Amino acid sequence: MRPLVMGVLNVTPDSFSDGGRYLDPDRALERGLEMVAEGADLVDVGGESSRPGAEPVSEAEERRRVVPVIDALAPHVRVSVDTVKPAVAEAAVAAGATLVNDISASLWPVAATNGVGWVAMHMKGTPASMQDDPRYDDVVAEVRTFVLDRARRAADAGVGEVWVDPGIGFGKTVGQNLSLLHHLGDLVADGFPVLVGTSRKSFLGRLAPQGDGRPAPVEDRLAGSLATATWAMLAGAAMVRVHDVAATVQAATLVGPTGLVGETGLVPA
Ligand code: HH2
Repeated sequence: MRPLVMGVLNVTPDSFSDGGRYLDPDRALERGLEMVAEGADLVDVGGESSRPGAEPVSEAEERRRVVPVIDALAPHVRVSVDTVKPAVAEAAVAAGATLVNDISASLWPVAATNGVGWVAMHMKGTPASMQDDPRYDDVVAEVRTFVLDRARRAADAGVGEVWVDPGIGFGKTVGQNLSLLHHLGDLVADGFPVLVGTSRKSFLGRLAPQGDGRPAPVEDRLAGSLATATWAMLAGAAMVRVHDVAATVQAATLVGPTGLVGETGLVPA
């Protein structure tokens, strides 16, 4: 089977890439179904932006944003909910979500109680301050130790499907993001399925600037997004979280068992 592709659907006014586009539930459903047609294996519905400095959203407002969209999408595709609030996760599961995508890595009890899957992502600090000079002695070791600890706790609590995610861009410099991608194979070797989200993130714009030397803007990061998603999949990531579903599904198919990995065993060290 090829690596899975999780499509991003932010029902928010302020997400860094698609903010404001899908705040209307009908538009959100339309985009969700479009991603299904493009081959998305899951659609990740979020009602609160986690971009650096984002404003927090109340529980009631977040629930109001995500529940109708999940309810409408769940008959068509597997849905995950991108939240850090237990009550929002509960409401999302009741509406049909079967995976809790949790950037705070704290909601495994909700997943255990409800019999759904869970993603443990690493973040240093909170979205408000995470990009203020993040420092690590050894970013790869620290991230790996953290997510493995959380993943084991979740498994011990009875969560049957546990994913780990290094949290690219969440309290990391450009160099730290690159280290994590470079050593992704170590995380894969630890045994839990790995999810990676690099899609359209700012480090891509800074690594591959425009002709005038300024960072590539968010709408001009497709090539970097695909390059890093492909890198992650070749290193063994079992799922990538992306905005550009059709292009990524094509890359995932190429990487998968009938493509690069299957034919040549080509996997980076
Ligand atoms: N990245 C974002 C949000 N949720 N979840 C996981 N598991 N991994 C990620 O890398 C990840 C995530 C940030 O992207 P986006 O949802 O597009 O933006 P925003 O947080 O501004 O809504």
